[in-house]
Order: sequence, then structure tokens, then C-alpha cells
Amino acid sequence: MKKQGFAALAAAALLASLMNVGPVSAQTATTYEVMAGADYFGLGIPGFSGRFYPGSMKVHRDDVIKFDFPAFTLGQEGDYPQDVFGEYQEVGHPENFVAWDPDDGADALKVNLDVFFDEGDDCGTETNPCVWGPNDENIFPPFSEEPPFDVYVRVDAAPGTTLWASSLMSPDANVNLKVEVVGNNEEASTQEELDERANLLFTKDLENIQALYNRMSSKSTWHRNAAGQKVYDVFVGASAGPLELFASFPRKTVIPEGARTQFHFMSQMEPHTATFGGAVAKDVLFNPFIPACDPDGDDGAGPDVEPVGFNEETGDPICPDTTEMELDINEMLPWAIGDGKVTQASDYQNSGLVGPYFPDGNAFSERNPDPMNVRFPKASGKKGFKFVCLIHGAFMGGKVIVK
Ligand SMILES: [Cu+2]
Repeated sequence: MKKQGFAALAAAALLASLMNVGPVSAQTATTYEVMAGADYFGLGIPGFSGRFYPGSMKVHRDDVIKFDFPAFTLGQEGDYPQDVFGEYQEVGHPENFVAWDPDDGADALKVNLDVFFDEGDDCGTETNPCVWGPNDENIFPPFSEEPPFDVYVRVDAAPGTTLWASSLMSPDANVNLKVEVVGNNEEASTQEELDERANLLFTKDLENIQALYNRMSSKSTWHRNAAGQKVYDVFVGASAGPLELFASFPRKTVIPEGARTQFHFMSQMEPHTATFGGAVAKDVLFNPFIPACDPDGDDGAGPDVEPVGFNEETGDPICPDTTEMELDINEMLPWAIGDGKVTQASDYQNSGLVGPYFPDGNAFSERNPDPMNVRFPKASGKKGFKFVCLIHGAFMGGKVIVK
């Protein structure tokens, strides 16, 4: 369908160029500046905003938008982000970071190397802007390692078209940027108008995330479950619209011996885990991917073999000639493991990945139960039992002290 649409569009463009009826306009293109997301770590708040400031804009064909940060996707004409991102987020989708690895078992996962090492589309500089409108695939601007992080995008779509960009594939519509292309006889946005709205939204989001962080940090809570038992709450992440906090709340939970806890996953964007297990958890955290060599592809029955060595310079694994390198996801990482009890530091209790789109696309799944229930039958000592997030690290974790 989309390919056909693109072919038709390409034919029309060719015809237009043959007939020499390109865009006829006396006006010069405008370059707009848009702030893509905000980050609050510098203010001591472990969080960010996925919003585009100003949220929406009207442009003319051939206008350029200069984004200050590349973490976003430019959709295809006619696609509304939240309608299509759920699919993208399903394990096995060609654009997903993660693929099934049937060689290693029905639940096994591996890294989708095509996407994981994809550096993004070859566009985005001032002289080679990404061309947004005729694209028949989503555009992922490349992520530069160092400043400037600016991305230039030229809008090339007919008046009346609405294009949507979205940051970080959140189910929350506040991370979308709506770009309406208006006719040359109609008024487009002015930078001044956009700046004014951007300021209003930025101030609102800053105050909201400060308030959310303070509220989440200020108190411990508990509730009673259906059986009337007291359950202590830990929140893994927190979100409000386009705002995300990367921390667990409270960082330190003090409970009596035998008490029950629940880990509530509150992220709208990224998957997290809550994982106990001392050195074992640390090992998984530092070795999320395990290189293997597949002799016969996913359909072949032969088992993977280990790399025969590592490249001294790059550290990359070397596979035997007739095999293909793959990166397996540590089997201790993605799925829930544990008996629901932590009695000593080395007890591996893992929630598995829990996110808005994992485990099962954007459908509810019981594979990795959220909330995760954990009981603590024995005292922990002063240091408590530590937990980490296997995706983001120890800074997202916390500890439970059992008295
Ligand atoms: Cu995390």
C-alpha cells in the first residue's frame, strides 16, 4: 500500500519536473527553531520531557525546521504516531531493537543488529536536511556523539497536509509535534508565536516535574491487598504526560520482617526492571548481551556455537567462517525470575522488563507481572537488599531494609 502510494507520488514528481511546474513561489523559505525535549538532570531531577516545544506549528512547503536534539522520529504522511508506534514496539517488528531467537528457545531474544547498529538516516545537516513529506518510511535522524546535536528538516508536502513527528515512541500524545502545511497565500507560524508557546509549555512542564519529583520523593506509602494484608509500595519510574522520572520511589524502604512489598511500574516510555540478587544482578546488568555464532539461521535446527575469539582492537567477537554473529539477550534479563521472596542478598528476584509496549506489544500481558510482589521473610542487616534496573543501572534502583 505505502510503496504504491510512494510510487504514485514519485511518478507525479517526475511528471511535474518534466513539465517544469515545480513550486512557484516568490517567498523565501523560513527556518524555524524547535526545541526537542528537555532534560532536568542538571537541576538535580533524574528525568526528562519528551515534548517538542512548541507542540504544533504551521509551515509553508520548503520551510526548514531546525531541531536542537535528534531523539525523535519523523513519521510518514497520514500516520498518526500512536497508531503506528505500538506495532514498531512489538518484539520481532523489523524496526524493533529486539527480535525472537527461536534457536535458543521459544522465549529467547536477541538484538536486532540491523536496527541496533543503525546510525540513523543519512540526513539532518544544514546542507543536507532530512526531507519530510515524501518519505515512504519513518525518518530517524542520526544521533551525533557530540554537539551540535541540531537536526535540519525540510518540509516537502502539499498544502493541507499534516505531518506528525514524535519523540521516543511514547503512548502519550503530548510527545507529538503536529506540523500543518498551509498554502503560500495562508499565514504560517512566526518564530515569535512559537517561542511564546514553547515558553509557556516549558514553564508548565518544569513546574510539573518538580512537583512530581517532590511528591514521589517525600513519602512512603502502603495499601491493603484484597486479603487485607499490608503491602508496602515501591514505584519504579513515574510519569506525567510527556514527563518521565528515572528513579525508584522511595529509594529506601524500611519494613518489618515478613512484610510484603509491591513494585509498581509507572513509566510511559521506557521499559524498566526491578532486580534483586547482589553479584548475580550486577553480572546481568554489565552483560546484557552475549555474543553467539549461528551456523544456520533462525530456521535451522543446529545450536549456536561460541565465538572463536575476539578482535584485539575492537573487542568484537569473531565467529567461525560458516556462521553468523548474533547478540543474544542475557536470558536472565527479559523475563520474570524468582519465587517472590528475598531472604538473602544473592536471591535473584527479577521483574523482567516491564514497559508500555513490553512484553506484548501494546497489549496487556501477564508474562512479567506488574506490580511485582516480593516478600521479605528475614532481616536484611543495615545495608538492606539492593535492587537495580537492568536497563538503566543502579541509579534507578534502591534498597529495602528489613528490620
Ligand atoms: Cu530503568
